[in-house]
Amino acid sequence: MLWPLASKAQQQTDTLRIETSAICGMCKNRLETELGYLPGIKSVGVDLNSKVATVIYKPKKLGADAIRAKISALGYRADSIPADSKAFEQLPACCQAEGLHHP
Ligand SMILES: [Cu+2]
Repeated sequence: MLWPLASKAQQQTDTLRIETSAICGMCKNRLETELGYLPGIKSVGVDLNSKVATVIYKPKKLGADAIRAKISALGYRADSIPADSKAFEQLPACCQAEGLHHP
């Protein structure tokens, strides 16, 4: 009876809530679209009021650190991980309003 257990484990998902520096609809679209390309991501939703990205993913395929690293590489802060400065500078001006160095 190992196979049913194994296949169930492969489909197991975790939910991760990451505080980001997303501020507008373009930020939201960018994060949701780009994170959605990562293998192992099931769904991404960014709430602009709380700036929290809720990511449902398969932990066997993708680690939480990799998700935060991707957010940083897109130019956004991910919890305590600062935005990649080069990616941040390439964002439209309106998306840079929070500043690179969040207090
Ligand atoms: Cu924006």
